[in-house]
Amino acid sequence: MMESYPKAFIFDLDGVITDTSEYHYLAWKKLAAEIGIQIDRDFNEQLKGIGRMESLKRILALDISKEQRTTEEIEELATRKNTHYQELIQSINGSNILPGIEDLLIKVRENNIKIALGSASRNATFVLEQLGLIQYFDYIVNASKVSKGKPDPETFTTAADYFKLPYEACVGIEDATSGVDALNKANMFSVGIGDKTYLAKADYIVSNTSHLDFTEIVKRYKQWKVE
Ligand code: B16
Ligand code: MG
Repeated sequence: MMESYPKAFIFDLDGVITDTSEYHYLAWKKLAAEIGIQIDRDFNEQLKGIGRMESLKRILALDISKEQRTTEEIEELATRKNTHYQELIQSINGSNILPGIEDLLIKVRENNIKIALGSASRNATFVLEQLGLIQYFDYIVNASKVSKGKPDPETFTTAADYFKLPYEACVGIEDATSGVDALNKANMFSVGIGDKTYLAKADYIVSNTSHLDFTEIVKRYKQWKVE
């Protein structure tokens, strides 16, 4: 294999492999409504890729009554959101894999490139099993393996360190601003999926997963490496 090929692809989960971001949104919206807080999709953009507790903090900061809550109450709210979320993901299966993702995983594998998951979700392994994609992954990084979530680079550097690879040999695929920031800070090649407004800092942006093409990503990666 040519030296300038990437050596690992690290995938975000929600919004990249499957649209569980929609289920996270619905679960947060339900929890927020239960405590008298309204959230919308625009607000939800800043929760994408952000861990459970930090997301809850951002929602509670919208509370105009500024009601004081104990640590136990906050824990209970986070657990309740997770219960809402887990109810929603029970029924997901292979039909919930986003377009182009399994083809890309197959191509990456065929080229003997390592594959990792870099997700903030503690439900990540369950979701990959439900989707029938778990066998493609050499390593899974979730919130339990890192001390600092995205936008800190630790989620991604943990995967590269496991493979003993330099960070610049890794390609990361993300749909969230926080995830793209984390990849850029790690000096990995960042592929952003979605709206340019949120992902302007990505090294390469595609509007949706159906435009993820292995050959094109490698071409862009090589251009980035020589810059
Ligand atoms: P959980 P990702 C993130 O996953 C989601 O984007 C974010 O909305 C969620 O709060 C976070 O996982 C934690 O998930 O509550 O299941 O542990 O995009 O990093 O794959
Ligand atoms: Mg995501």
